[in-house]
Amino acid sequence: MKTSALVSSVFIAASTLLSVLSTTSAHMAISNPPAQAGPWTKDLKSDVHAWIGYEGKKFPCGGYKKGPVTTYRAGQIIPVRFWTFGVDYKKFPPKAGLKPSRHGGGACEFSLSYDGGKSWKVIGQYTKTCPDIYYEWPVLIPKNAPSCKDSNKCLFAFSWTAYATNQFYHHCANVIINGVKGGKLPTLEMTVVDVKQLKQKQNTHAKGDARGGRSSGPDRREKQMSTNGYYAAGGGAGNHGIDLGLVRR
Ligand SMILES: [Cu+2]
Repeated sequence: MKTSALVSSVFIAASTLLSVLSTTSAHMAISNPPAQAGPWTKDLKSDVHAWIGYEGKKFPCGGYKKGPVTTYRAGQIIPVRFWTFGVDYKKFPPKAGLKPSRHGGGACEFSLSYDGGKSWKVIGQYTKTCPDIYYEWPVLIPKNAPSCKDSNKCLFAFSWTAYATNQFYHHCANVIINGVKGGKLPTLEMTVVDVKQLKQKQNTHAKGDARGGRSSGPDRREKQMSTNGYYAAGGGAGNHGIDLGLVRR
C-alpha cells in the first residue's frame, strides 16, 4: 500500500511540473509601456514574447526596430502590464481563464538605459509571482532621475529569469524621460543570466512561485519598494537590491 501511495504522489508531482512547463501560449512580453515589435506596432514579430537566444534572438531587447515612444517624468509610476499571443492588449484585466505560460514565475526586473542598451539601471524588482498578465506591476521613475531626451537611446526594459526553464527574457520600450537638473541614475545594475552571446555560465533559473496558471499577484512589500524610491540613487537598494532567488541547476 505504501508503495502505491508513493507512486501516485510521484505521479501527481510529475504532472504538476508538466503543467508548469507546458507552453500552450508561451512566454511573455510587455504591453505597457507599449514595447518594441508588439501587436501595437507596425512591426509585429512572432518571437517578441520569446527568450533571448531563441532562434538567435539578441541581447539587448531582442534586436528589434524602434517602437512607440512613451514620455514619462521623474517621479511618475509606470503601471507595467504583460502581454502574450492570445491576449487582447486593449483590455485590462484580460478576460478570465487565459493560461499563458508563465513558467512558474521567477524574477522580474525593470530597468532604464540612457545609452541605447549598453548599460542598465534597475528601478523595480518583483520576485516569485512575476510575470502575470492579470496584474499591473508598478515601478517608479525615480524622483531624482536625470532627463533622457533621445528616444533612440532612452529605453525601459523588462527582464525576467524564469523558474521552470533556464530562460532569460528582455523586452524594451523606447521612452523619453523628463527628469531633474543634476539628476542621478540609480546604481543597481540589471541582472543578466543565461545569455550565451555574453559568454555567461548557463543554467540559471529563479525560485519563482512554481505555479502554473494565475499567480497571487505582486507582493505587497515589493510593490512598496518598487514605488517608494528604494531604487533611486541614494535609496536603500544600493548596488545589491533584493534577493532575486536565483539558483544554478
Ligand atoms: Cu517561455
